[in-house]
Amino acid sequence: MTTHRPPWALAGVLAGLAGLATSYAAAMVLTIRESPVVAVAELVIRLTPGAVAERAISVLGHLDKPALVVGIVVLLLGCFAGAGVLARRSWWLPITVWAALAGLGLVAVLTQRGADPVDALPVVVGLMTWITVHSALTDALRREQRRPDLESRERRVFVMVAGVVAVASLGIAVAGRFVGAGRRHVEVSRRLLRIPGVTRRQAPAATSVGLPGVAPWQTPNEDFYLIDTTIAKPTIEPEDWSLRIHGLVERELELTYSELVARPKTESWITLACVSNEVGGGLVGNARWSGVRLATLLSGLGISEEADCVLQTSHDGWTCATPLEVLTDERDAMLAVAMNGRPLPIEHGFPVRTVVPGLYGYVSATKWVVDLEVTTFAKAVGYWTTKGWSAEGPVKIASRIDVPRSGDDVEAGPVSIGGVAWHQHTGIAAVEVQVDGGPWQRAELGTVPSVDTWVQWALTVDLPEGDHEVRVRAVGRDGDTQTGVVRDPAPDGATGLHTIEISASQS
Ligand SMILES: Nc1nc2c(c(=O)[nH]1)N[C@H]1C(S)=C(S)[C@@H](COP(=O)(O)O)O[C@H]1N2
Ligand SMILES: [Mo]
Repeated sequence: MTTHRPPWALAGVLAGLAGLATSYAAAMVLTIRESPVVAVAELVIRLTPGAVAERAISVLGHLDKPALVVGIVVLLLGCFAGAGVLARRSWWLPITVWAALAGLGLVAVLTQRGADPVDALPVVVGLMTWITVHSALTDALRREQRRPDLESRERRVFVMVAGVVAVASLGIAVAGRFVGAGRRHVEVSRRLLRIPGVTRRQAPAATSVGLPGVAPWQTPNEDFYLIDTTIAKPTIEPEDWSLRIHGLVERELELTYSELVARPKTESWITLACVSNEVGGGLVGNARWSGVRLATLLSGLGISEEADCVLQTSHDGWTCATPLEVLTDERDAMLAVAMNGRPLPIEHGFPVRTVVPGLYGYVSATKWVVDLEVTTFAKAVGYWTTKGWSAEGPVKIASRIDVPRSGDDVEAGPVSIGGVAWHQHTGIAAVEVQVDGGPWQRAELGTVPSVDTWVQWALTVDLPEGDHEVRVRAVGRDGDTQTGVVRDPAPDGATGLHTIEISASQS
């Protein structure tokens, strides 16, 4: 053996730091709350018995958490160095160390409150970085070991690769920090905002049918489905936001955030739905939106006769084309600034998005909206329409069974079935349930404040012992009954009846 331990340990440490840097940057760019290392620290806190934790706090004061993170990093450095030295003996031994550390990271991020599968991504990125960088560094050392005559040349290669890795890791971590800091700052601005005319209301009691397991009529912001094409969500300070309305108008309008929120507000309950929602799916939610009516804004601009649509553009360059008619008729199409009485969450379009009752999100609900061009459908094509989705996207009537779940075992006898149904801007007149192909039975409906929201429904049916098939359909206030014809979400929304299979047995 011609090489000594230090370069091998250094290779391990550098690879480890590079992995920490990329996983940290990935967490920041994906706007995950914290890096995997902090998640591990939080895991340690969660697993620490109360008495020990109290002792640590009393000894270390408010430095207990930084001390914990530093402690974990020091331990990690030890493991990194160890993995490096192990590489002297075999290529796979260090991988077991990397894999074990990544496994710990995975456990930490996935056992967090409100954990999301995406939280695993930074750990995977870190693991891949470890393995790649480590094998690059150790290759040089191994060549050196085999060919002592090349020692000085290979040593130079190693030092160069090591230097590049160190600089690149630092750069990646700083870049991640930068992105993360921007988001944190916007999050603080958002929390401190008090928007005049935005009120907080609970859902009217009558909207609930009182059946546990049915989606709450008001969807909390943190449970609201999320759909967009961005990886890093745009982080826009309110004072940096402005909206330009232009195109086929006599007078263009440029609005700053403070000018927008100074205008009179409208507040309404509106159910948003995604065109990609499958029959029975969860890409739908209901919130109370506060904002400025688009009809009022647009009516003062002298819109040309030939205009029939508005091309909306978001800060991140996403677009959609919305019929002018739905933005100027009596419905509450708005530039929303608040969701359920709070400033819009960043991922739902902070500081301003559009919300249009009755249309799928892909043709109407632009998050982080910054530009509205009054134009014609002949000229304007939105992002999803260029990818084959329909230019027009009125929400189709739909209904869903939330309880019981398909595959559930229930007790034979009276069984409560319930769920939600929606047909935004038309309204739901009735919901009907069919058991085993029998007659359609009318469900009880919650009472909703407008035709723009979903309704909860519930019905108790008598189920004898055995397997059963239960399906649901809605009837709109226009008299149309939901079709049973099965169609895919593309190009303009799925159709078909949500059907569940359950089995009833004697207790
Ligand atoms: N900027 C931007 N806005 C967007 C999208 C997007 O990809 N980018 N997706 C749209 C789609 S397809 C839907 S269904 C809704 C979803 O809104 P939510 O994520 O607040 O539920 O946002 C719409 N607005
Ligand atoms: Mo969507």
